[in-house]
Amino acid sequence: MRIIIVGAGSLGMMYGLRLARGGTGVTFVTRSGEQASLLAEKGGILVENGEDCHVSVNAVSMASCAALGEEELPSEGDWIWLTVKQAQLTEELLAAVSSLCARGAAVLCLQNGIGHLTRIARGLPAGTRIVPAISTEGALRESPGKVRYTGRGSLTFGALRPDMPGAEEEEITQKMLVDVLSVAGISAELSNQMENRIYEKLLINAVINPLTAIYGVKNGELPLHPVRLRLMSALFIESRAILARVGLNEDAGSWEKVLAVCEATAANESSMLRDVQAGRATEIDWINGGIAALAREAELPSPLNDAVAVMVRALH
Ligand code: KPL
Repeated sequence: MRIIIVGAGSLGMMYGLRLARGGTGVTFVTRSGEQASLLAEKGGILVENGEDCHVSVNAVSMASCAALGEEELPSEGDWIWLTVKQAQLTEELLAAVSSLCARGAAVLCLQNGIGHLTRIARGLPAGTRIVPAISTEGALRESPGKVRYTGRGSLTFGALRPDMPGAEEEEITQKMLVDVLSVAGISAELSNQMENRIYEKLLINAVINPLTAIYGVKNGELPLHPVRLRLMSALFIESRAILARVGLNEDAGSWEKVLAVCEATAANESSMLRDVQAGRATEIDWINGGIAALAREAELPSPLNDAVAVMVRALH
């Protein structure tokens, strides 16, 4: 099985280097030609438990994807992992990924928020197998060639509509990926409740990400101040009510889970805070903006989601 990792940011590098270290054939597709040359010539460095591990990988730039020969393209049984953030899911990127999909590889989508699956499906050739995924692993890219693995978590993926024809055969390919991941020491599980898992992660991101970005604090510091805790709780209650209306299971997405994520990732900066600090576009439109859009469709109020979305947009 070959894995093409599109996007060599923190998540993409962390998974790609761990997979390659475990013996899987990994090719990175990067936005910049410099990063592709660096990774192809020198390999990448994975920092785990304070130790640097040098890993050899293949890498090409997005611009050179279309020029790949037929035999270089991933085929049925291989995977393309889309690890870029929502803001980078541009037409140009999807066109490059389309050229990789010609021989039937499945596409694993690792974005935060909602709305991306529809955009990806529209941008890729009809019939491409699109598999949503949720990651709770922590990673920090320290330079274009180096990533730090900052927190153990797991990867959950599976068909969005497990009752669709063909889902059983697809599950075989998915189980093979779980096996490959396990050989690389990556904890992964299949779920037939991906919509619920996506909403659950959305709820966690909707509370932690905008408030850490606005207050400029690490995840663990967020609940430590009474005013921040009250805001977290109010944003949680509003978001949970909206998500429950559109399909979040009753027993999913608890307040305790939000606090547990803050604790488990205490030393980490949220991805939104990191984006704001780096002057990059954030995922606010697909996290709190996404919840606000669901609220409008369900004719529910979303004043707090609207407010944090306006504030975060003002930060970049
Ligand atoms: O997913 C995250 C993110 O930063 O985007 C959390 C769970 C908040 C961990 O940092």
